Amino acid sequence: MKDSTRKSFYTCLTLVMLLPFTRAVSGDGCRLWLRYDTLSDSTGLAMYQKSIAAWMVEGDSPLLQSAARELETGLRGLLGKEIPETQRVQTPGVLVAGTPTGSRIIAALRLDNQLAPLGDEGYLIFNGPYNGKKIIAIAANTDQGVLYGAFHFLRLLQTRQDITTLSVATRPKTKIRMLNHWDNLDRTVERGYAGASLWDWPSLPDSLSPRYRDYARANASIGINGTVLTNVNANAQILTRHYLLKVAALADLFRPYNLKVYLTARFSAPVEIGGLTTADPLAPEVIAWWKQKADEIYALIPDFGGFLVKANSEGQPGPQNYGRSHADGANVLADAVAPHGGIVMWRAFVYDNDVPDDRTKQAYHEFVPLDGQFRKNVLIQVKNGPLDFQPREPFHPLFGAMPGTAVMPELQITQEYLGASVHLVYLAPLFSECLQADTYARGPGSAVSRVIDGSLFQHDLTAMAGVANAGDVQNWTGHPFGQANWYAFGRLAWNPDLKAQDIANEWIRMTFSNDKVAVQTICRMMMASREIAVDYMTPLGLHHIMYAGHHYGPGPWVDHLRRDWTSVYYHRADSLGIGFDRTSRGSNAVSQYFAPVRELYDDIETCPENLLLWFHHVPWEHSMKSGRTLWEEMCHHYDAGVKSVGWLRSEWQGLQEAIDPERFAVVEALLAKQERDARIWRDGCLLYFQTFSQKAFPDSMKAPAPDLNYYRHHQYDDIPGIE
Ligand code: GCV
Repeated sequence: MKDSTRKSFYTCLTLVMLLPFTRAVSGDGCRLWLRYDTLSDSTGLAMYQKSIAAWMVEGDSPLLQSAARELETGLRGLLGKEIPETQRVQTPGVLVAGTPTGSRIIAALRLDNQLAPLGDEGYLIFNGPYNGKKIIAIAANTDQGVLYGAFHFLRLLQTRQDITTLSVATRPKTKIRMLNHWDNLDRTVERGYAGASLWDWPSLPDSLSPRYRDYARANASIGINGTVLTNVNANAQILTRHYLLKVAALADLFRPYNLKVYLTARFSAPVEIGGLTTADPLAPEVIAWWKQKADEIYALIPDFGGFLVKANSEGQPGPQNYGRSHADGANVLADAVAPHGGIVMWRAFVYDNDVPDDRTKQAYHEFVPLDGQFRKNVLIQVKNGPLDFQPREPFHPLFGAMPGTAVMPELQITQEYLGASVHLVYLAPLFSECLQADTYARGPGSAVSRVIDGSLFQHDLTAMAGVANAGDVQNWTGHPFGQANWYAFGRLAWNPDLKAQDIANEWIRMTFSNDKVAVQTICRMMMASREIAVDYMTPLGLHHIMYAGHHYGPGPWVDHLRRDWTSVYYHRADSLGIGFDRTSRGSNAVSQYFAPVRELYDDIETCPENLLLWFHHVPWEHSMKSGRTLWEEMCHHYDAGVKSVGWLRSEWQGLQEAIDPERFAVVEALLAKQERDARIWRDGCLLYFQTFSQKAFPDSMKAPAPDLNYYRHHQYDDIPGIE
């Protein structure tokens, strides 16, 4: 980068970017996993200092400026001294980053063959000779690839990897890796537990919070390249010029981090803000309105990503209001953005209480007949499971069932059904369980991850979405471990085959400590945490038995809402047993899966016990693999879940010396709350289900107290984001 550019760049940097860092306290969590604290182990520090003598990013684009800034800040922080920027390779140990077209050094390395398969976001990191000197090279076909490579290189230092024998070659397996914010224009966040929305709409576009850039950096560091700024329960106002100017300001800030902006489109916008009398997708004036709206948006935001749409679901308007299909609806928007290279993500989360069929079957019924009818720039966005982000669900049967359509998963990073920002629940194992599930759509080896990366049905347009958990609280996610779920989502979107444990390991080292015992302990805690939550919330395939509305605590007794929002509809407990019969003798939801998954789930003997009550109505006396009866097994899981939160607490206590006091205290207090509320889950659910089973609690557990009435009326008044 030229000196003059660098100077003005630094003026901006001081004004806009360093502010949050100067405010940062070591343990306030605001730096996420990009802490760049100086390595504490002196041998490692000396080794890195020796290996990296200077750095250079050849080229001057905004993306490369971001890469340069990150390398400079990261190296200075991690190595505890200024690492000089250089224009030449005069000594060994120069870190060179660039593309063959922008960097004479990278061009001279003649990397065409190695770079060819890496597309426009992949990169290489390797040690190589240049002019007889040993250098470290970060090479990519494009500037965004260089940016991602720079973050990767810093991660290697943050996680204390050997950098003397580097041979990284990676490219993302999905094209679009995006966050979905359920943020409203009044700055409330649906299912948000980390303060207000990050987007300060009233002060945009004139005032730009330094957080916007840090948000973009954090996403770039894990390869996230898209963000839907607004709630799927959409407000048409976001499509007015007044708001689009604000969106454009965010897009300008995000662009140097390769982060594209997308918006939710309310289907009735042509009526609500366009003055039309209809939003019928086949009406010529509606088609023209969407086209003109897209043109207006692209004039302001040339790289606008496109629209995300929730239609005909939970009260949102949609094409079915006009007797049209989801394909008709999606295609009119797709045609409007297509000339600009935009896409439409159309959600499959549709169900209707007036349809008497099992709610979990409805999306499949709606969408499978439309396979092949969507435009090429449409993706169908499918939640990981057929219900709604439960602690455990089987994978959604739509994965693999629409070969002629691009299908993308929607995962929920925010913990709507998993303890909000109070419970420590590492979600990568949940995400991976879905991604690695074999659909058998094309025989064995047809994992969900292969539907998503386009390889199973040869789709070029591929994507993955995660419902964001970030808000305006200082540490972004409320619970310090919530950051791990944002991180893990990004890493899995880049490569759905990464192991949850490896991702945890990375995150811990970058976020907390590289101390071996600390890493192992925290990793054990994280890896166990999801199953622990399943145990004290919804063991054995139970689902949707949460407190009505906020979904934080238990509510198996909920029976007063529309049928498909009650708990009794899902657990179906009676004097004989419990569980939803979705077998071929029941709702036959199993028929939506390919053989042999269908048969596996259909048979009570082969159905995995962790999904038993999802698929079967099971007698209380049913004998489980452990030798316990179903009732005893259920008690066992609920009780084990609570005891395991006690274990999480004691593991954490052992880490007091390894963690900064601020974050140690925050997590310590949250774990205490988690244990308190896990007990409420156990005792409330077991006392309620006992009214059906009429069985005593096993001797191995303390009988729940005081009584069911207490739990039915429990109020949660100290949970962020919960009313
Ligand atoms: C954004 C669930 C949540 C809703 C959410 C909906 C959806 O029903 O409880 O808050 O709405 O899913 O994904 O559209």
